[in-house]
Amino acid sequence: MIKKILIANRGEIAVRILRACRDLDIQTVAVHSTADADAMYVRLADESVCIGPPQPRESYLNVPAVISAACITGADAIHPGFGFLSESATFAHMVEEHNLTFIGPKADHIAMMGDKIMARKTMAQLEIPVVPGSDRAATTLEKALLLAETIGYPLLIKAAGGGGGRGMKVAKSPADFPEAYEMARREASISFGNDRVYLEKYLERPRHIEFQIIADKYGNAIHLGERDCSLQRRHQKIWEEAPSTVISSAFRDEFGKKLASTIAKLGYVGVGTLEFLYENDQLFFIEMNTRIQVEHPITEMITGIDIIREQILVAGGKELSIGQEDISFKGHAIECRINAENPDTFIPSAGTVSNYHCPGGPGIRVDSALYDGCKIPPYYDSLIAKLIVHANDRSQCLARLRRALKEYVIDGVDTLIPLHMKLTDNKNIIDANFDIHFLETLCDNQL
Ligand code: MV4
Repeated sequence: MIKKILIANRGEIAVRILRACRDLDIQTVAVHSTADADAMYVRLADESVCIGPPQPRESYLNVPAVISAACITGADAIHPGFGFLSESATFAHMVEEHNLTFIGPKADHIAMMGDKIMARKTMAQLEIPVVPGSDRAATTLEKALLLAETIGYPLLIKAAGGGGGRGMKVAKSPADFPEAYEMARREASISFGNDRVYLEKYLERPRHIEFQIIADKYGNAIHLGERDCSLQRRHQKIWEEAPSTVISSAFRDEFGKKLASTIAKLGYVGVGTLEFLYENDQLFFIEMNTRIQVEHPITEMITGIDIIREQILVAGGKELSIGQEDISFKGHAIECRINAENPDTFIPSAGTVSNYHCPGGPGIRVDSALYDGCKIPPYYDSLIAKLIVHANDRSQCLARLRRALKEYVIDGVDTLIPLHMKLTDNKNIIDANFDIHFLETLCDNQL
């Protein structure tokens, strides 16, 4: 039984994890850098430990500091949240070596999915559709060119150690290939310390759809449906929806069950997200995330399940209390990421928040660590709040979202609120007619 959790994160996700702990009567320890001494999540926690200076390397990514803080405070588990150490297999392993519970999957599963070639191969072997591509690393230009001929152009060269869009190169034709290949390898080596690359057919106008799964130690696994995360810019999601308007309920049930049984076969324990590209009525696996994700609340809204609560319970060795038959999907949910950024240029904006007023009323949820007078330091991710809206259908959800965005006041820093207001009145958004390039094209045209 977990009695005390150290939260190895900051900001809104630290607050979200604290809330799940309170509901479970679990004690909490916050860790913070000197820049976050006055943060909301630090005040809300039962205990707190300063783990270093503002730079993430020296604080939130400082493994000895985080593990020492857990040992000193007598925590029995560490929740990594997202980002920072959440997908580090070596960190997960070290946490377990210190007789602490890592609230996440086993280190081996993190490492397996962290290697994007291995992840592809594993899913393909278990008969999950993957993007047509190579089943191994393309280790020499000669071999890569032969592989490329069998896959066809255009194609993408991706880094095995990459993910989230980093380290990809497009080759439109055989003439482009050698340069793209060498560049991809060189960049992969510099960015990830691993020059292994693989090839995939380039899908030109896909949607990005991901399925949420949860599994326990006893071989039970369930899916919580999908999220459409196509609205992104430079690989940063801005707006997410659940369910996707392109997935039928019969398809969701069948595909979701197949994913859940696949995850159970792998012996995976914890929450996870399987990412797919959707094109021509088909889903193709690209990557798996082995952490809780920023956009998990929209799934919580349409299923009524507290995903972080379940994540903590399964990590503590509990059997899943919900079966697939207990899960139903109600209405529609949208999450708008409120980043402290200029809504036209996306340049991050640090400063002190003033006139803070949070929206409320039917269907509105705000996950944030904001308060009037709080400081937004310049050292970290610019996500400062998530506005999550739920309603019986998508059009009512958009109406509530417009209402909530009008109520929301955050002065002192730039935010994406004005951008979200424009999006709620955009014809393509209203019609749910978009792919992964939509937002980038829209923003470029406005600049
Ligand atoms: C792709 C693709 C098209 N074809 N793979 C970028 C993030 C990483 N998770 C995978 N990514 C992509 N992989 C094939 N074979 C297009 C993207 C992509 C993308 C994917 C999801 C969400 C936003 C994206 C933005 C640009 C490119």
